[in-house]
Amino acid sequence: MTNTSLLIKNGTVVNEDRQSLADVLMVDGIITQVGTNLSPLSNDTTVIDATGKFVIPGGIDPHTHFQLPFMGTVAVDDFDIGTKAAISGGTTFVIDFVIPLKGHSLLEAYDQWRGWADAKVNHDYSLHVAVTWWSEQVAKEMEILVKERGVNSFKVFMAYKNSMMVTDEEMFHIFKKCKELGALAQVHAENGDLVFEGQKKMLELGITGPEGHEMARPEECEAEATLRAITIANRVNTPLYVVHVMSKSAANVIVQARKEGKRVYGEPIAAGLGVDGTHMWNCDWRHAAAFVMGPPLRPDPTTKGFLMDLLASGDLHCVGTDNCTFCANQKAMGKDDFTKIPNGVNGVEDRMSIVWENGVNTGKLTPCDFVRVTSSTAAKIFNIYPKKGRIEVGSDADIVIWDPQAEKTISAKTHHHAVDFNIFEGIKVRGLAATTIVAGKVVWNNGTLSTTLGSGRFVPRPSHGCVFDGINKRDEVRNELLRKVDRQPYTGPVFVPKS
Ligand code: URQ
Ligand code: ZN
Ligand code: ZN
Repeated sequence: MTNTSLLIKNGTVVNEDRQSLADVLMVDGIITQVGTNLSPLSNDTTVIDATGKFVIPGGIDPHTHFQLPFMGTVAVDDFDIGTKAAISGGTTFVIDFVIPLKGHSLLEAYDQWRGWADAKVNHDYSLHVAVTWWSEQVAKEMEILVKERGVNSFKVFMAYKNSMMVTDEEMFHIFKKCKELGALAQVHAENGDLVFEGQKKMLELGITGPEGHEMARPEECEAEATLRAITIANRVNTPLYVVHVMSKSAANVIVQARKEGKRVYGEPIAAGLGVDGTHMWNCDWRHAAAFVMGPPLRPDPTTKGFLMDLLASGDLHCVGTDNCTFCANQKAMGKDDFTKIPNGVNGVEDRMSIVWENGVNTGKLTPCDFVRVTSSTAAKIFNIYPKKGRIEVGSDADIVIWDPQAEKTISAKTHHHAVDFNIFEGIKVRGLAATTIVAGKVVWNNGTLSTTLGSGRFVPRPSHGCVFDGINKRDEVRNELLRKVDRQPYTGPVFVPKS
């Protein structure tokens, strides 16, 4: 069987740590050479000229919900359309979420998600697993998922009272199990009890529109839960990954915790970096409802610049999307009561351009930073680096030829999502994926997709990744500080309560 080979010439190769003019040769889906003046492997080698363009590792989106059954419906971007949209924007790997119903088997849910995804994905993927309840069975299934199914990350929800929400006690035990297994604990950090009470108050006041969504759960509900989750993880001494950091106050909690030496990572999402929550006050109900997600986009218009600054400084780490999309008719399930609007927004197609436009084109991020926050850090945190997230010999040939001068105006009329609304509608971005290569094959070029349904593979993620480096030593040091005092026994009178 002849080798499939592809050579990218004259581009600027950008990894998170350095960039340089170099050619890249890949054979049968693996990078085999990176250097200057490379020659084709044979006459059959496809050669692409990348003069004036960047050659970057394919984007990694660590947070998607393709075809998620949620709030009485199912997200419309499925694993086919979602991964096509990803490819068109320069993302070549996503980590989606298995979300078992409370009381249901995690393993059975995992198998169900594998069945959905394996049949449809157009690029490689992996799966986090949500832990929506706690029992000996859950503990056992978490162990099987880590040791036999390639899962190294588990998410708990502190919101969604009466459905996916767990208690602090349950979170403590789940985090302890994560530590024992060398699996990263992730959290959706909102105070679910306060959200529940806030929603009741809004409805009592007759506020049923999307504007009630954010007013029911202001940033302090996110910040308080973020601190609580960080505290519980720190008491367990296990690393914590805070998904969809949506506010300045929650971000500041993470910054402060990191200054105190706590092992915590923060994930802003494309929506929070590109738009804000003022849209939920739009007079057009459909427009306003499109921006409803949890935690909410914040009405403070300075939030997106603040979050981008923290990506630049390294206090926030990698950009997800939380892509979980619902069409107008689905969002309209909440037309008379915002608490019934299915929560979720798009992002997986536009993530990379939104970060480039708001990060690189503003001078906040260098091209190396761009690779760091859209690809390599997620690969490191979830322990698949440098297989993914880097252009070097031996890495997977998931590569994007990035055109920093190409422009487009984002629109639902032209996007590849299944959803009928785009939260970035009308935003002009400069910096696009000109060519996307997956497993050494061109799957996107000059606006045309050429994907193969189901060609992507599930990528198992080993436990005990770099996020656990030094954790055991921390235990040793902490335990040395816990010393009992040798003292003479108390011999005075003792109160006896009346029975
Ligand atoms: O909470 C999540 O991350 C899932 C259910 C998607 N929906 C959302 O609004 N974020
Ligand atoms: Zn969430
Ligand atoms: Zn999510």
